[in-house]
Amino acid sequence: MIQKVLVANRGEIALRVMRSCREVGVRSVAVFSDADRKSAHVRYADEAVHIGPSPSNESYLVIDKIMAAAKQSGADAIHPGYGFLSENATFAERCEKEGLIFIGPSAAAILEMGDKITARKKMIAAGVPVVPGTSEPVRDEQEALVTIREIGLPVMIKASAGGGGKGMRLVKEENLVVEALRAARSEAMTAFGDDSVYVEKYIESPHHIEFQILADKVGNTIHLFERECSVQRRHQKVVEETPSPIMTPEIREEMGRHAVDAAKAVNYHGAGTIEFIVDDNLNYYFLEMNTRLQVEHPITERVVGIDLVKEQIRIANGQEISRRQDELRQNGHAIECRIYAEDPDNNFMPSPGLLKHITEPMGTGIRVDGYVHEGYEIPLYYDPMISKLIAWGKDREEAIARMKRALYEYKITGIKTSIRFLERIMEVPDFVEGNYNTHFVEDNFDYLISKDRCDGVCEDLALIAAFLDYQEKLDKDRSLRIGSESRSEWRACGRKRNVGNRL
Ligand code: MV4
Repeated sequence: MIQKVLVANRGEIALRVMRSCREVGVRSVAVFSDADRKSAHVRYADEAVHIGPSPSNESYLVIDKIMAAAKQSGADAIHPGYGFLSENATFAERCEKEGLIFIGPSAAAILEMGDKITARKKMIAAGVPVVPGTSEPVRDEQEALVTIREIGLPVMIKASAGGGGKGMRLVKEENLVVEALRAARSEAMTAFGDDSVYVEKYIESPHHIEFQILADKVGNTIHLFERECSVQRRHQKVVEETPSPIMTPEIREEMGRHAVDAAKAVNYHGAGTIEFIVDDNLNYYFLEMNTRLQVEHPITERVVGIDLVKEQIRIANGQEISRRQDELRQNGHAIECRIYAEDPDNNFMPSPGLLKHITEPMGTGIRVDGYVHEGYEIPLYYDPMISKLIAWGKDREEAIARMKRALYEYKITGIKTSIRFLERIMEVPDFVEGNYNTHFVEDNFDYLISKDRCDGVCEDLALIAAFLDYQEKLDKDRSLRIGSESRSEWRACGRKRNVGNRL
């Protein structure tokens, strides 16, 4: 049985994984780069190992360093979180070979789902609907045109090694095929070192709906219903919710069965997500599988009542999933908003820097998965997401009202965040009515970023800013008058405790 887990990640997800470890009595080991020396995941873990300089390709992405840290700390398992090495088959294989349990699927399953052409073939064989298109790589314009004349324009040319929007080209006219092929291939070669591409019918204005699945190593595969992730901007998700406002019980059951079949087709074990695109007539098609725990997993946890990380640990131990399909129900409604350190008024530029003040929402139906605190400097090396705000309600209306209340309570100064942008989303009629698809953000962009309204929040922020400014002035005055040696006793104690820390 797993006694000690090395968490090969940082930020909110590292903390979130460690929290479940603590609840099940498993020790956790953090790894950290220079920039993360004082990060929350390092303080929370039972042990911590330094793995190098701040850039992730010199730390969190270096397999040898993670393996060495695992051995040095005596961990018997590695949880990769999301991003970084989480979908790296080489890493999963190294773990398998070196006797460490990889808390995730087999290297083989990662490889099969990572190659989109292979995945399409597997899905077709398993009877899972895929978007009409090629099932082999297309070699040239001629081959692409054969398919295009079968399925009709417009089409998408996609990189087999791609996913998440990279190496994709939309083609609306036959005479643009050559250039799109060339562009998709060259982008794929640069990004993935593999220029295989395939052709798919273009689905206009789709919904992005994904199914959470869990599979253990003793033959059980279940789904935990869907998440609707259509509120996204440039392939970056912004808001997710479950249940999907467009789903019917019949389609849900059907898609759930297909999601389970998709996972079984690659002998999957662990937590995973089957992504579908869904058109307005509720025709749905397998798009890709994410072979990891996802950012938005908490909304499923809230509505289904399962701790997905605990299930991952059970599965890694060779135990059964704790629940059966027929025991699972969707209870109420959950919405997640991703809070980014970005400036919506300035093309969503990352806004790293010193976080001066933070008041996080609390109370009934609210969960905040974060890692930042006052005085924390958000590093520029990593993803700018600083937290996830999850609101639950007995129904969608209550969940939205609670999310609006929580966003109102959420105050951050020192850096720019997406909080006000998210508040606007909660008021757009199409969102409130559940009437949106993947074009929602671009369709409502002017409303979402217009600067001519204050929404009552500017005022609060101005007050906080003024208060902080005033406090800072007082602090400066005091230190000028008294000098640093006469600081009060409790502050000195606090400093000593910090110095005496593990690090
Ligand atoms: C598509 C599509 C329409 N038709 N494929 C974007 C990311 C990658 N995972 C696949 N993507 C898409 N594939 C066909 N045949 C539209 C998208 C797409 C999209 C998909 C999911 C969520 C957001 C999206 C935003 C733009 C385009």
